Amino acid sequence: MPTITAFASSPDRGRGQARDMRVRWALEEVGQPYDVRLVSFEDLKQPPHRALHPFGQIPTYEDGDLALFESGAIVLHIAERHAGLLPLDANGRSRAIAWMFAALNTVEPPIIELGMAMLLERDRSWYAERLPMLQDRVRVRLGELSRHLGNAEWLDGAFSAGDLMMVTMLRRLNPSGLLEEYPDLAAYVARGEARPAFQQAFAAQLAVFNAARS
Ligand code: GTB
Repeated sequence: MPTITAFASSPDRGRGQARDMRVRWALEEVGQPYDVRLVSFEDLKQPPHRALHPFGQIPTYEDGDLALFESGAIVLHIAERHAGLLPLDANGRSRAIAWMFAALNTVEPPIIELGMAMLLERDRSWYAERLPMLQDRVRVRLGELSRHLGNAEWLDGAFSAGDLMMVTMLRRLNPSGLLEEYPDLAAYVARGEARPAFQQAFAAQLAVFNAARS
């Protein structure tokens, strides 16, 4: 049974925004049970955890003699070894993987930059001027994504690891209100969140947060 790491006390307060959520979701989608080792912020920077993750972060993934870090690499590993998250035909698989990379490399960066500014820069003199610029950079990607999605249910045929990654990225926009400007993308995220595997993963990470509070 694989073991992943997650925050013992997540700063997202159980909202499923930390990156263990996408790994949990992938494991639930393919029906693979897993263990979770909870780590504190202090643990992350200690040698035992750094041996698993050079950057001292969550999530990690251990299975037998394999140890992995980076949520994208972990989700791809799960998707490649189990049925259900990648199409069977080679071209479809490559396109689904391209969507994983697009989520990580093209869509996530402006979303993270906006989120970090909203979290850490509110009291800075430049915040009011910088915020609309960051919001517009996110809107560019949302507009492009919305045009691609059109009336489709998922990004490229059946639900895939590409959708799983994209939905988790778009969920990071929840506090910004930007997703509501794109009702088709909001509905796309809602479709992802309605999947039983998402619900199970969400409940599992929320249970950790609730246990830490009590
Ligand atoms: N590229 C890596 C991956 O995809 O796996 C990034 C991993 C990463 O950023 N991990 C974060 C971490 O361990 C947790 S998820 N941070 C501790 C550190 O760097 O010392 C990022 C995150 C944190 C908090 C919220 N939140 O509060 O809403 C959301 C997401």
